[in-house]
Amino acid sequence: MPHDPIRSILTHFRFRGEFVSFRELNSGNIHRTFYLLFRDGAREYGYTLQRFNTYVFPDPLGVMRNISHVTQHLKKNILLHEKRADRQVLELVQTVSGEVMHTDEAGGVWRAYEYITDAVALDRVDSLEQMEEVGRAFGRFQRYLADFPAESLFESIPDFHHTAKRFDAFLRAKEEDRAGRAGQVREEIGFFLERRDVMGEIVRLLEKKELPLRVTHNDTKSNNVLLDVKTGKALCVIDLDTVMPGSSLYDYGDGVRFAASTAREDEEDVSLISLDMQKAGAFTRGFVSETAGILSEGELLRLPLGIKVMTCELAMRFLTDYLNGDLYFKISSPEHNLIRARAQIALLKDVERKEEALSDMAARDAARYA
Ligand code: GN1
Ligand code: MG
Repeated sequence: MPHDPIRSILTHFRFRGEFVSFRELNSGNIHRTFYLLFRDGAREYGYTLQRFNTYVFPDPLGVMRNISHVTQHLKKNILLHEKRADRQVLELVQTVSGEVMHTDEAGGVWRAYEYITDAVALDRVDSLEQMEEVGRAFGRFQRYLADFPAESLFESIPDFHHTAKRFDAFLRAKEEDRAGRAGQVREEIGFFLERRDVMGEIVRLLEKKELPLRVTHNDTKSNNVLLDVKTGKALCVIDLDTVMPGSSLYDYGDGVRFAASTAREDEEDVSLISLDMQKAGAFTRGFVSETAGILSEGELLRLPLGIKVMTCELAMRFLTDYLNGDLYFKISSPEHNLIRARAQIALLKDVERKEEALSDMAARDAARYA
């Protein structure tokens, strides 16, 4: 890197030991993330440093307050039920002035966490055991936050999973056609126009109180779970930026969408993309066993709707960003957002084909866990 972007930031946080090295981690579609190594004699200390994407999160302090409250609550409940909480919850590193974040001269906003050692985040989940652990991690997250006052949370991205409003944003992007790309994606546009109704379903059920409002993670990709490299067990849920009030269907649905897909989110060969039912089943086992006694029968029966709506929503978000000229998601090629949208469309088509099997699975779980 020609200009070292982080050295001047280091002195603002309460890191232990002497700085040794850093490297940028290319994970996530939103923030810039760095791994830092410090040393004090023979002891090594690792940290994760992140520079906020303030286009996506215009109020970082609100986000950080949420994270601070939620991690404290998680820690309290983990200690209560599991005696030890180390490596099981994110720990913020304070700034030297005792704040949760640092703003540099250029207005860049930074935060740091203790690095969790001997853990792995999976971009791709290969085994059913791992799938179950990932489902378990998000189920446990839901369980330990079931007694957290959802209404006290700041809405870090207003209407984040309000799929009906996302649809309106998509229509606007199509009308404005800022990047002059609408003509080239007529088929994809038509795909979403045909699915307008289903996309509003979870929002309608929440409004009618047929689904309860819960504290949800809202970005439940498998790489937002850390697994212990030695035992393979789920340790910790990370990336808490979008923790907000929401529906359990969001967390379940997005988790299955990502981890049970047979291909990457940006796979170009759509013939490779389908929903692996065994993996979906394993994720579900982990998720519903951890939330036993918490999720209602109505939620359990409707879990498959979560997969459908979350897949459709993300597909539409990618296409919307493509139409807007790639303002939101980090891209690595001009067509990246279109490729992503097409991949999610292919996945959704397969989810729709497997709807009956997914409903049968949900009915069995509802009978067992409600
Ligand atoms: C973004 O940054 P990352 O990878 O955790 C996005 C999610 C999408 C996801 C798709 C704040 O998450 O909503 O599902 O990309 N996060 C935000 O990969 O928009
Ligand atoms: Mg995220």
